[in-house]
Amino acid sequence: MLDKLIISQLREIVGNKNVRLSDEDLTDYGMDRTTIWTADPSVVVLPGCVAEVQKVVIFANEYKLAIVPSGGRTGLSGGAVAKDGEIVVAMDRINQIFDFNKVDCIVSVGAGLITNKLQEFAAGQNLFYPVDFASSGSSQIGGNIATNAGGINVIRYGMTRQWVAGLVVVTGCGEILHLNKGLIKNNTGYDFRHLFIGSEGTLGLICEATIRLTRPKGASTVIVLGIDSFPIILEVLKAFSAEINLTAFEFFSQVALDKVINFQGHNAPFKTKAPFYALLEFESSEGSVLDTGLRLFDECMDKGWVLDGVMSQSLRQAESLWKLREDISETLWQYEPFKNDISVLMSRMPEFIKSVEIIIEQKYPYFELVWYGHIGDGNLHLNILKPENLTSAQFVERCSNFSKVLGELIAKYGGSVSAEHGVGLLKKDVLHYSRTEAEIKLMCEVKKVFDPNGILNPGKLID
Ligand code: 2HG
Ligand code: ZN
Repeated sequence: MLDKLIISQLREIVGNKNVRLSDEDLTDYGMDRTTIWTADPSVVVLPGCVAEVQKVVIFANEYKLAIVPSGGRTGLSGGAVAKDGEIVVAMDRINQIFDFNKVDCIVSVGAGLITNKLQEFAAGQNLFYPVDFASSGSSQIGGNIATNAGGINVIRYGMTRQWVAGLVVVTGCGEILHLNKGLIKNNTGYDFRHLFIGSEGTLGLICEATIRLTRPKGASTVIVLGIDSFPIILEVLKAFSAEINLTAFEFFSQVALDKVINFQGHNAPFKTKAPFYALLEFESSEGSVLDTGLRLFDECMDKGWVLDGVMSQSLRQAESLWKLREDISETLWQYEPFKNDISVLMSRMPEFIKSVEIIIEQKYPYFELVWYGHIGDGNLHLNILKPENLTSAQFVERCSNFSKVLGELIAKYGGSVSAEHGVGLLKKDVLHYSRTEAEIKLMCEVKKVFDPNGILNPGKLID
């Protein structure tokens, strides 16, 4: 518990009602989507502008108090967990749309703006903000930037990084930086904007962002295909992407589909069961693309690659097919999943998956594996479900053992231990499988430059 003087000084900075101390607020703001740690911040403050954020940071430096920056807390790596008496600085009130520039197609927003509000704003201007994922109704732009969020449109539109044209940040020293200011071309030395993107709140607090928007996506068609083996999914991907600009290429296993259907009450895409399903999406407003899609669909069937398939005939059908994929993560929470967010080169995926399955078969036969993910960009979400006969503690222990084995395999394949969810607390111990000692040391040095007192999100990403 912080002493009364500190609380009253924080109240002076952000206003009485924007300092929260109730148990409910402390628990709520101290957690993200992970369930491993217990929230225990000292206080939650909600600044209303960049200047207030700066004052809080300067104040925290003076008293050497740790800060956990907080967005929508939809993260899956413990990056926004406050478990050690920290001050949570939540961006909820800095959620305005400040300025829209039609000529440059950029919009300046507060870090606390909810992702789907930005998507709606863009649509209202007949434009498009393409970063999208299941939690876009509660995640905030600042958090998306701090974790370089990915999602379902990455193969066509890239990650969050690609859409950030400028940032206003308060560094760990309390300096305000206006980075890049919306420019497309700006070769003036180190681009600190990109350093802050994906820095997980360890270098500074992202307060405002200038986001680039693009042309709206045309009407889309979704195809779901039942496929017998994983290598064939890649053949299907190759065939489609050789002729069509896909906006998404996702996959999930029968195990994932069964659980989504049971839990959410969705309908199966078709009667035939298959070990794997691929979900593809492409813009089909031009008639010829649809014809090509249909032809490729038939060719995949003729080649025997596909056991069964369905092509959406309406927006509604496309949306319900997407739900089969998007609702997997939410569905799996009831099984105490151990989540892995891996990437390897697409060409190496079949071999990689096979190696993981052999290891599981030999050493952890009691693990239930659920594979799904964004296969078109090499990102696999491997969720392992807790077997009923293991206690939570036993399961965590075996998973942490498995993590090392998996980490070694990822290193062997030159992959990443965190493709899109970030490192946070969850993946810190396995970071070294993807980044060398020299790189991690440099990260620590960089942190010292921006946050010399180590007050920003301590213990996340690096020590
Ligand atoms: C998704 O792609 C999300 O559905 C969540 O990134 C993945 O919960 C997961 O493991
Ligand atoms: Zn994902």
